[in-house]
Amino acid sequence: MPNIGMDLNRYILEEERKYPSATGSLSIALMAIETATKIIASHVRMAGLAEIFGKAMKTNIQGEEVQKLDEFANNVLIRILSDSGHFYALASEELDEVIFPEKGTGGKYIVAFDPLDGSSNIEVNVSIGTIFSIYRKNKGTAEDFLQGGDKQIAAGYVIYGSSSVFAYTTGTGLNAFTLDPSVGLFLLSHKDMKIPESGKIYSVNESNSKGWDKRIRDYFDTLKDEGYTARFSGTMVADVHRTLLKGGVFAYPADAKSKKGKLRLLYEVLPMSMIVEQAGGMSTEGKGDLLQAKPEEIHSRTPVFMGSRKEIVQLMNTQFMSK
Ligand code: AHM
Ligand code: MG
Repeated sequence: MPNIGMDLNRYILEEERKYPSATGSLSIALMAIETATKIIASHVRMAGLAEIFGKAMKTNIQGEEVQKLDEFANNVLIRILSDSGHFYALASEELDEVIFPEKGTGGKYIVAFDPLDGSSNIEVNVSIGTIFSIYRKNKGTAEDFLQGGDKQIAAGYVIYGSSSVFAYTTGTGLNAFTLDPSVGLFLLSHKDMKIPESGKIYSVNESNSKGWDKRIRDYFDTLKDEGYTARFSGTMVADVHRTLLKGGVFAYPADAKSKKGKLRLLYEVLPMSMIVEQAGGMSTEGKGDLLQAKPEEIHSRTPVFMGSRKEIVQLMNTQFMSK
């Protein structure tokens, strides 16, 4: 059993050793994501300063043009994951089309990511994050990204908050690693994470409530009557991270404006659903298990409710009773 404080690289390698037939490809793929997110974490810390230098000089100290942080995160992930040679294809929230890296033609895996989730929070020093989702290469076309959430091989997120935390699952539970910036290592801090059976927090952008289905309004009204409090940061990674630790529900329902919801299935909702379910929670679009959902295209959206079992079952019952 790994001990608290174990370095993420060693953890990944020890996990691989449990499967004698493993080739090491997934381990190297995960380590590439780890490296990219460490670089992003260090730039997030410097973001305010880059902005000042950027405004003053338009170029940074190295003479490079200062990039916006979300573009930077996207470019770092694309470069490092392409160079790893273990990814046959990449899909990003920031790109219209799938990329097939030259070095990845022998790669067994494909990866979808949201390079910097919570883009509205970048300028205001509120937590932001990276989300990733790994599938096996299938036919070798862009359609491989539409296999469905239950086909994910691994999923994870990194929150850049008061500390940076890397949480991931390969389908055998959820573990999280906190970055020690003095040595540049993610160290095991949350072993075999389990979401509480229920909580006292709901997390939703309530300004959309007038456009919600009445059943959804009834559900949140009931939670208020039961004494729940509200927290919503505008960064899904941060809101789901808190929900995993404290319990309760995170939601982005469909509304009159966004009839299919706002959040994207492939690189936001499906990986976070796998993570929450691996921690013993549940996720639904309102009726069924979200992990059964298949995106129609890489940027498809979905309504989402995820969190503790009690709150998600309660939501499903609210829907059922009012039909
Ligand atoms: P982004 O990927 O452009 O940052 O959008 C996704 C974010 C989620 O992190 C968050 O839950 C949601 O959008 C907030 O949306 P809104 O500002 O409509 O409440
Ligand atoms: Mg996002």
